[in-house]
Amino acid sequence: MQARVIMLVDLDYFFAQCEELRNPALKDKPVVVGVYSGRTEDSGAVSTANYVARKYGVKSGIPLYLAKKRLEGTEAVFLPVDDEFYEHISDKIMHALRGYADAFEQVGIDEAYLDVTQKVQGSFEAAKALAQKIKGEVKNQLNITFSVGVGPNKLVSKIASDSQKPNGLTIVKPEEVKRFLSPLPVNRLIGVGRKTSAKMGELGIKTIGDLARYDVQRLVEILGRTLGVYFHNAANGVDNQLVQEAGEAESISRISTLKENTRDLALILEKTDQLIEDIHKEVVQRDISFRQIGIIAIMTDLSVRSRSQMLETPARYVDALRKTVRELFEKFLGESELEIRRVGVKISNFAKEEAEQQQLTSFFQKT
Ligand code: TTP
Ligand code: MG
Repeated sequence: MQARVIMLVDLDYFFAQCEELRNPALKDKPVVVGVYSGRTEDSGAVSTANYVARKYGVKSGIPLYLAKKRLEGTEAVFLPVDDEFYEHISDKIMHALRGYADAFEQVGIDEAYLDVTQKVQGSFEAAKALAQKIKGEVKNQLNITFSVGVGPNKLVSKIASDSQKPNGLTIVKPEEVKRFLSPLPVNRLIGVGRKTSAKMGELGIKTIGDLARYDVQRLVEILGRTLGVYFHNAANGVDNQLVQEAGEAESISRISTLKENTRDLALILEKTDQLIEDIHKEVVQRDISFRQIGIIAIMTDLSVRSRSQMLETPARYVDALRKTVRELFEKFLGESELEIRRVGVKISNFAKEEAEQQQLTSFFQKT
């Protein structure tokens, strides 16, 4: 199985860079973009600041009066946010970036994931060259800089992009993931906020490496199964989320008419078995796993009913599909009185199997 090559693009000091774009004279000065709450002249908070201002300790989230204080005696320029303008610029950049990717997913106004696996034929060297090319072209055409992280999945590419800014390019090959993540503080993982990080601190977990080595059973006991498993995987650099266009969560479904209208489970399952075979072929071909399984029933009065089940861990085999579809239909027949005319099966919530690393899911299937 080929390893994936995922890029995360994060636009540099975005709101402030947009301001520099329309007024290049700002470039060498500290630039602070803020939300003015209007109570007093200086009340409000900093949205972002350019890197000149950051040298003075000015950053997102601090009060404007404090930013003013820290920038006293400089030529600092303070500006109110202009969302409309930033969105206009963002749209242009995202449009350009989309063209370089096999799959594209924008996250917020200034970030996007690009799955470039096919484009670079799985080569991280080629990905580096591609990232440099994209940087050059976007700089030339739109005069905007950004930082890029390249890794075998979303999680690693995101952390990589944060490690060199602005205008950075950080490549983490699959075999480098552990060494790269290990020394970083746990709060660099998405989802480790102040509370979780404090809890982990009490357990002696300070770095991502500490977390990766921590007994997974205990982690599950302390944090619950979902979080425990998530953090264990994350700390080991394992993440199988697909890069996919927001709002276009994918599914595969098949629907077919029964030989006769019926409420007979055996007849229904005979039909759904065929649909499952068909769906499974596509699963194998696309090399994905799924977490959600659904059934569709079109009744004799042509009303459409559906039921679905979320699996605890991603599945990819016919057995899991058959079992869940059977359970769902058993339950459904108990709840409805009409005969069924057509039946369907649907899977969604896809994930890509990790190429190199052992998924923890297999651990749980064994226990
Ligand atoms: P970020 O990408 O977090 O920050 P940035 O682009 O300003 O700087 P960096 O070079 O570190 O990437 O956020 C993107 C934009 O979102 C940012 O330009 C302004 C806005 N924003 C806020 O309004 N408030 C905040 O607290 C943060 C973090 C960001
Ligand atoms: Mg940014």
